[in-house]
Amino acid sequence: MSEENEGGELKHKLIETKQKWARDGRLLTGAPDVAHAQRLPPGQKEVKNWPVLDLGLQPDIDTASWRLTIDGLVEAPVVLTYAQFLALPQTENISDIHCVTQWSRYDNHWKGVTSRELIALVRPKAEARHVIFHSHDGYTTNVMLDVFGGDDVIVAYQWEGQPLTREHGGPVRIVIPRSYFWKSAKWVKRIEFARDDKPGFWEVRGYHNEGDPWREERYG
Ligand SMILES: Nc1nc2c(c(=O)[nH]1)N[C@H]1C(S)=C(S)[C@@H](COP(=O)(O)O)O[C@H]1N2
Ligand SMILES: [Mo]
Repeated sequence: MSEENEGGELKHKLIETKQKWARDGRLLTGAPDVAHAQRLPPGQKEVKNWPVLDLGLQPDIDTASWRLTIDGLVEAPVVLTYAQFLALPQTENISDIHCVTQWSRYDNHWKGVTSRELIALVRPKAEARHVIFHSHDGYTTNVMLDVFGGDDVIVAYQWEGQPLTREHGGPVRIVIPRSYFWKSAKWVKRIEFARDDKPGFWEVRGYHNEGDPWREERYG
């Protein structure tokens, strides 16, 4: 296949993704979300670079020893090796990053496994309403199960066609575009489903529990 065809195929996939978003009404979700008509959430500035934010620690995890535990209130808990993770159906999508420190980065092209795929794999019990991410640097963060199950949420191992770098959370990180980026755990090692909420690292330090950029839920 020529490079031109490959490029064409990729573009086609990306267009399909955007069309799906349009069909799902991603940009037309009702009154509280009219801000979506403008791409930049309130108080944000667009950047072209990709800043790195961490706790001063960037764990070095090789794919051979990497494991992802998905457990808690689920019917079928799993511990996935990297090979098993890659054997799950793969998805590519494009989304914007909105960091609470007021930078936004448009059109990030991710590849990985959708949250919906993982949810279908482990089957959360009816009482499960919250999801807590645990990372190799000791970081944790929490979201509602329906937020984790959003149609653009991806557990990613590639960005712009390249392996996710260590500084950005490689080998594998969470990407939840419709929340501030602190909810997108880097170096994720465990996805825990729970009945009760467990505020994470920043949530217990004054950040908002939900963190919706369109409602400017930064603190409190
Ligand atoms: N494990 C872990 N995940 C994390 C963080 C962290 O310190 N540790 N920082 C969060 C914050 S505040 C942001 S803004 C993004 C930054 O991701 P980036 O460095 O790839 O831009 O990761 C989030 N996920
Ligand atoms: Mo952040």
